[in-house]
Amino acid sequence: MARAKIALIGAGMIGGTLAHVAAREALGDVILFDIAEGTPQGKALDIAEASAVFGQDVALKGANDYADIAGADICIVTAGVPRKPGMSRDDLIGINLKVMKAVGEGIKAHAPNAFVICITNPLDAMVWALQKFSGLPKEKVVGMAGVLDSARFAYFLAEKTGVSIQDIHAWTLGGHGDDMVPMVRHSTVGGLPLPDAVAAGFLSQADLDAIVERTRKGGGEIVALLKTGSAFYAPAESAIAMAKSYLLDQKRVLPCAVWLSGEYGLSDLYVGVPAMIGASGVEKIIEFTTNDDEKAMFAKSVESVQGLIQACKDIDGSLA
Ligand code: A3D
Repeated sequence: MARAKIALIGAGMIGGTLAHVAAREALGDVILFDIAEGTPQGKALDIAEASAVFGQDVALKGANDYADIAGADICIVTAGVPRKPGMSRDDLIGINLKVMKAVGEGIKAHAPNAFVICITNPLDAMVWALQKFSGLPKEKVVGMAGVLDSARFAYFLAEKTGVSIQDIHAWTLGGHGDDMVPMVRHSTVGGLPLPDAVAAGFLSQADLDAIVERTRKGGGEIVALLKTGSAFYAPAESAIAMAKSYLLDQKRVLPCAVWLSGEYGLSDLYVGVPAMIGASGVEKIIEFTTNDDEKAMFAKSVESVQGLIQACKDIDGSLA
């Protein structure tokens, strides 16, 4: 059977890391695409040379022409600009919306059967725009944010409680902004929902409140440290988990930005909720039960996403 073809649109910090991880895990042959000449070719050659050391039979190629992504099974999109200290994700909308138009048209023309994972920020609005520009089926276009936000939540819980990261399951829903919704009642430490973990003395309520706040601002914490860009290792790992679930038909339930049509009482937008990813793309959306507080936090986060979608429509009339 032929190896899967993985197209990475954007060969920057996340794109390069994606290529490295995909090659090491032998997920398929990799095309690294970018508008910058030399960057995708250089990174592809560097990783291809490394394959002699890590010992996987995969082909890597850098490209500046969309024709090279032809027939891709999966496209992971990081093209655009990341934020710098002092910027919010929303400040990127003007530049990155234009990039999504070019990328959407390229995917539509050359890889219309691909499963598409968008990472470019502001995430929920960019994945919405990418689906519109590409015209691909909505169950084949998803956004990566929830896996990363939940990973941060889980890591902070593991660090505080001393429990293995493998025995912590954390969920963060809503939009990928500072008003995202860490789901305290649905997240578990050693099987205990977090309120029970507090009662059992794994961490204090003040610790938990601080972790929720740190999770919400987790992206900004890295931007402030790096100064030149945003996180890339954890975002790349998160998108690889989604890509693997599709390519290997694992049917994992992962928090992803997916198109909602009635679920959670919402329609016509992308926002982060638990979704089952398999060979058909988004195969099922899981609806968590929510209490009044969670509903209010989710509604606030959704309102931010709706504002960003409206901003996209105001910038590009073809989206209205
Ligand atoms: P960076 O290292 O700057 O890479 C972006 C790449 O996109 C560069 O190599 C550019 O040359 C390329 N590019 C720009 N315009 C185009 C175009 N029209 N077509 C093709 N390539 C183009 O950024 P990065 O890899 O650190 O981040 C990429 C994106 O991911 C940014 O928008 C970040 O804000 C976003 N991001 C999202 C998350 C989420 O959790 C959603 C996390 C971290 C970063």
